[in-house]
Amino acid sequence: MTKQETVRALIGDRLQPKNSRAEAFAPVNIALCKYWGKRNEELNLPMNGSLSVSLGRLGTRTRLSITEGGDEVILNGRKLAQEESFARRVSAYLDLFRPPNAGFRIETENTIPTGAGLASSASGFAALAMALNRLFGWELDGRALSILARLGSGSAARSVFTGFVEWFAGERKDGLDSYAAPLSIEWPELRIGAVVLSAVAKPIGSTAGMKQTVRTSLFYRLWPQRAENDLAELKRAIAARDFQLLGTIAEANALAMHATMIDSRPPVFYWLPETISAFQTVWRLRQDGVGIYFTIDAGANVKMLFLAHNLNVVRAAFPQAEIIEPFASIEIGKEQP
Ligand code: 2P0
Repeated sequence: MTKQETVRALIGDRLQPKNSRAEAFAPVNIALCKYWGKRNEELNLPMNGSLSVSLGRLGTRTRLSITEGGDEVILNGRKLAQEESFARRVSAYLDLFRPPNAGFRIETENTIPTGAGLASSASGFAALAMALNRLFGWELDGRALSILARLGSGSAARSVFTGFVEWFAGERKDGLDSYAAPLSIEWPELRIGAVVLSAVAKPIGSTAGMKQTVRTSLFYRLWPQRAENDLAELKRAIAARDFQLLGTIAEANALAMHATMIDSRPPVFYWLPETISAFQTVWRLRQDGVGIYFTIDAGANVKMLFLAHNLNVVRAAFPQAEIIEPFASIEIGKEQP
């Protein structure tokens, strides 16, 4: 199945815009059980299920309208040249939905503090899929929106929802069973601390890093089962509000993902000395009895997981961290005018 066939399966040939413009917001998400590796690269079908928490009002707001000229992409108030990689990626995605001879004007803003290290394609493609749904009047449900967002970027499948979100790996070749759904459990005391440790560019992007890991890492063979076990334990931890279990599993899952990367040839290695130093600060705090854990994605930055009552300790240890309350404004992600 191709992306185009997936789109047809979900929206048929409904490519007549119902509105002249539309707007949507989608949150950034941080995975507690990570997505790493694809079973289908075109459709972004994952090898394993994953589980994330969306970051409330931190995310992407996108306004979309149809134009008669070429596409116009405005990112955080700056009009991008058509050959810039972000503009090309957005236009290629919009080709899947483009009425004959139409262009799109896409105005997209990240409500993510600059320097939080959280800029993400996930919220961008989720917001775009939701804005398209409104522009064309498809009235798709969350499952279909999640699948459309996934075609832009895998982790975007999770960003169409707020709170805790599970993305089912699915088994079907067409990927129609690979979508995300919210857990509908809130945990208002949960906090995430995001700290930017370095401005050094990543050595390899996620898409290429995953491919290299799947192809060459022997340790990766253990990953799908490991992720499945971690996901089940995380769901138990969330249902029981067991923060120690949640933190333990999330931290171990992130390290296991990095172990598969490190075993690749050549290694997919994202850590910097500052990364390891942050791990050690977290471990030292834990030895002193503080409930703090970390997670880390495909980059050098570390995200801390803790509960509200430890805010001051975390602030003292990581003065530069951006503190996020994922459940503070949970209604924000649901509906926007
Ligand atoms: C995640 N990451 O679960 C994992 C953990 C990074 C490490 O999803 O190729 O931008 O667009 O599907 O979703 C980042 O990869 O990759 C990611 P594509 P994506 O959050």
